[in-house]
Amino acid sequence: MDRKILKIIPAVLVIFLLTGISGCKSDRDEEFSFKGLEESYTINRFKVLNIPANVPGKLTWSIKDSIISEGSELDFISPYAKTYPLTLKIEQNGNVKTYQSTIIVNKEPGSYSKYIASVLDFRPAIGQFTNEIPEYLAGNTANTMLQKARESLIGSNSTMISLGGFGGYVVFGFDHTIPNMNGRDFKILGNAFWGNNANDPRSGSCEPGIIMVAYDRNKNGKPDDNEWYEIAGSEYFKNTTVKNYSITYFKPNETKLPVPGSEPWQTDIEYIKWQDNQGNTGFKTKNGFHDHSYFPLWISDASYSLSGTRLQNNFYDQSGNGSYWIGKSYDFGYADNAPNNDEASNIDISWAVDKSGKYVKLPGIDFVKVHTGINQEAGWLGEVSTEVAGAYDLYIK
Ligand SMILES: [Ca+2]
Ligand SMILES: [Ca+2]
Ligand SMILES: [Ca+2]
Repeated sequence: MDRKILKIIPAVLVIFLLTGISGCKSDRDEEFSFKGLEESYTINRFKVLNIPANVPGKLTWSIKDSIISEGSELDFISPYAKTYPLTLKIEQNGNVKTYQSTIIVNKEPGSYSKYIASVLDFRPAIGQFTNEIPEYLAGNTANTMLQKARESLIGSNSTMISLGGFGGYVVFGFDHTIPNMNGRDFKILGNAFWGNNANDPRSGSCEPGIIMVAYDRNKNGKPDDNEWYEIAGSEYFKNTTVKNYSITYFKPNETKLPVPGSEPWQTDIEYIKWQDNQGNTGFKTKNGFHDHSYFPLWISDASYSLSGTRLQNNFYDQSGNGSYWIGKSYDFGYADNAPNNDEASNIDISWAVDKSGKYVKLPGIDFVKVHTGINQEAGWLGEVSTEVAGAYDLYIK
């Protein structure tokens, strides 16, 4: 062996030992900076209890035998008034320290509504039910229409609003945080139903809407931009799904000469011009069943744009002659995509992903946004449009 190498080895060893020692020292300092858990914590139902540990190493938070978090801090929420035994295990450099505590969850004073408590925004796309559900009256503004959406959606006697074609949306909130427990946490009501004569099982009037959720992390009562996450439904990771799709609708001249199509119901096949960010453009058709304007009349701009995740078209002509169109229900994770009594109308907050498609762990959610996820006209049925008819927390009985 070369003598030079032999001389180098002890020098390398010394450096390694020095860095090793200094590394240990800093870790130990930070370990000691953790003062341990309180003897107990008290929180009301549906409120998030935050316990920071913020120490290096592998952290494991457990209630009895089940691990509830491996994060540097714990966000704990429960819909049940009960006492939970909490264990925090910290592993550092092969050393394990275990801390015990108790979380006491009390029944809140007063009572929460399980239903929608607020509607923050409503902007439908163009559609045959736009200006009808809810109804536009001359002179109504965006604010008037928002107020009408509130009257429709808030509380237990909610009724339907239509979001129109792709991108039309509504944003609503609850008077408490809906907790993210094991399994599905909340339901969105729509008007989907199975087709009596549909050949495919689980198909009919299914008009899937993309669901976004927000956890009010900074507790300012608002869904801030960085608090939104998309519910990754069954189609999210497929290459047939288009992320960041955007469409622009141009205000039609309602007095222009209509261009009738070959079908008797096609009143004007050049009714509303649209253009998307994928290089496509075309016209939305006005049909003979809806004579009013399909463009939201309270929007005075010459055009407006809507964007978000777009799903593959789900409607097809089962009859082959245009008489019977049918929409296939997607498996899970969408609004107005399955009947209200079907499990597919229930949503698990654990399906939420960030903008890069990575699952996020939310303790719960305070706000929901739904937008129509399909850009398709299904023959005489008209555009596929998501309807929202209410929503509720599955944990409040
Ligand atoms: Ca859940
Ligand atoms: Ca907020
Ligand atoms: Ca519908």
